[in-house]
Amino acid sequence: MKRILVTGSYGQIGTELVGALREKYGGDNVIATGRKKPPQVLTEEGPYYHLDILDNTEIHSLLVNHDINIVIHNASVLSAVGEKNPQVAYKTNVEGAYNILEAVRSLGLDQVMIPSSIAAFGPSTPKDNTPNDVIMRPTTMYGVTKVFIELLGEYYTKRFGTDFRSLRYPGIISSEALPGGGTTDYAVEIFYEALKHKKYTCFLAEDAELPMMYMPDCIKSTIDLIEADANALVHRSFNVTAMSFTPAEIAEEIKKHIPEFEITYEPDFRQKIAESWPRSIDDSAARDEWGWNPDYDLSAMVKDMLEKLSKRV
Ligand code: AKB
Repeated sequence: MKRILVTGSYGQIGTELVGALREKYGGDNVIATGRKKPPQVLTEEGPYYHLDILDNTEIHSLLVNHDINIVIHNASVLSAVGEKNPQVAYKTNVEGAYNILEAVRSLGLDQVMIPSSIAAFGPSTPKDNTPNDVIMRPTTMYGVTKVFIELLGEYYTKRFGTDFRSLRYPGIISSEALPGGGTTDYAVEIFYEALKHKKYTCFLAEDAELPMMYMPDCIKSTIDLIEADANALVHRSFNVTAMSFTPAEIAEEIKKHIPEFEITYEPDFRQKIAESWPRSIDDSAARDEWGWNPDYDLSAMVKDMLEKLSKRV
């Protein structure tokens, strides 16, 4: 039986991932954790506990007391906030991941999943159809911490037999929780502004193409990788993607549903971050090794987002 502890549970991905995991593995088998007061939805369908990932005593006692065998470590500082406060990003991302990996190793747990990101790539990485195994020299603190996490996790797998797995998430578009402090956040904000004000000022340039994925595919990829047969895995860190688009292209797609919608561009410091990342990525390793296959392209995602958000906004 899987007993899963999730860190960063009330973040953009955590909020929906915890619900999906509870549906699949049972409410009581999925322990949601975080540092702040949780949203009600997380406490209704299963247990929630306070957890500071820099506090090793708290980590160990939660893992032991709740008989956890899998940890999904989502708590992380993202790219844009990381550039504003690199020291906090370093501490949270690097020390947090180390604490989790050490706890999983020393307690002999079955598996640990720590997300990576397209931010692990840098300006010298080929930008189109970026391969899984390629030069990675990121120029953001967030990216540097993600490369560290991939390498440390893979080291733990080789050195100690820890079952570490990681997905290099692209920008994630979600209808429930808002993203917090990333470069790809515009692709969520744009929907709220389109529905509320019929216009949006984008902080990236109109041609800033980036790999993206809709939340149902993000959840699917995460659960599929957790479930994947360890013997079939050649890699431990995987590119995953579902689509790539520019701000101009998503605006065009939104206009098909809201013809009055207008977009303007005022690129800020996040444009430089976006320019250092791939425009599209090759996820054939994920497809070959554990059958990854996304469901949503740009038009299906935009239609679904507008349907869901228009009920609430
Ligand atoms: C960010 O923009 O920082 C994140 C990411 C791509 O990892 N959404």
